[in-house]
Amino acid sequence: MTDYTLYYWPIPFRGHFIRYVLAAAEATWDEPATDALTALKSRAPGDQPYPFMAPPLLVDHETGRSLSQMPAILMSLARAHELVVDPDRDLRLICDASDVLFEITRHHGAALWDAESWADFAATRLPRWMQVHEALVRASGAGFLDGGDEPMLGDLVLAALWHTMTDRLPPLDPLLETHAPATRALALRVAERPALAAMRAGWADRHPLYCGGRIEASLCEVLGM
Ligand SMILES: N[C@@H](CCC(=O)N[C@@H](CS)C(=O)NCC(=O)O)C(=O)O
Repeated sequence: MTDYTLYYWPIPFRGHFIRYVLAAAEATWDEPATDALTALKSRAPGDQPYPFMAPPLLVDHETGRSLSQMPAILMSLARAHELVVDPDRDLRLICDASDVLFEITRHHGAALWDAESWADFAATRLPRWMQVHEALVRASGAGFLDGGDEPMLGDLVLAALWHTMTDRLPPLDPLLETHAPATRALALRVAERPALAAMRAGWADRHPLYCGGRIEASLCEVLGM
C-alpha cells in the first residue's frame, strides 16, 4: 500500500504542489483515474466519505485522514515530514501561488485569454508577482530560503509555481528570467533534485501541459505554442 492517495486531475497545476512535497518527502502515493475522482466529487456531500468541493484531495493511509484545499494539504504534509521552518512565510507563499494560479487561468477559465487581455497581464500583474518573489528570494540570501542544504516547504512552493509554469509553458521562461532570475535559479535547483526530477520525468510528454481545458488552449494560443 502507498503512504497516500492523491485525488487530482491528470494535470500539473495545483497537483504539482502536492507532488513536489510528496516527492521531496520520499513518500509513496497513487493517483486514482479521473472517473474515480469524478464519481467521488459528484456525490452529495453527506454521501462522500470526506465532504469536499474540489480536488486536490489527499488521503493519508497511516492516519486515515483525508484533507482537501491545497494550502491545508501542503501545510499538513510538510509538517508531518518536517519540511516546515517558517510556517507563516510558507503559508503566505502558498496563498501567493494560489492567487497566481487563479490569475493565470482567468479565475479558473471564467474568461479565456485573448491577445489584448494576455498582453496586459504579461506586462503588469504577472511580472509583478515574479518581482515580489524575487525580492523575497534575494532578501533570504543565496541558497535555499531557509539556508540549509535541502529544499524546504517555501522552496518547494516557489519551484512548483514558477518551474512548473515555465517548464510546461516555455515561452514564459524569458519573462521569469527577466523579472526573477534568482527565483528562477532557485526553482530550477529544486526541480533538479533527483526525487523531483524523477517525479517530473513522468510528466515530460504528457498532455494537457499545464492547467488543461479551454483555458490552456487559449493560453497556448496567446503564447504561440
Ligand atoms: N481552493 C481550492 C481550489 C480547488 C480547485 O479549484 N480545484 C480545481 C482544479 S485545480 C477543480 O477541480 N475545480 C472544480 C470545482 O470547483 O468544482 C484549493 O486550493 O484546493
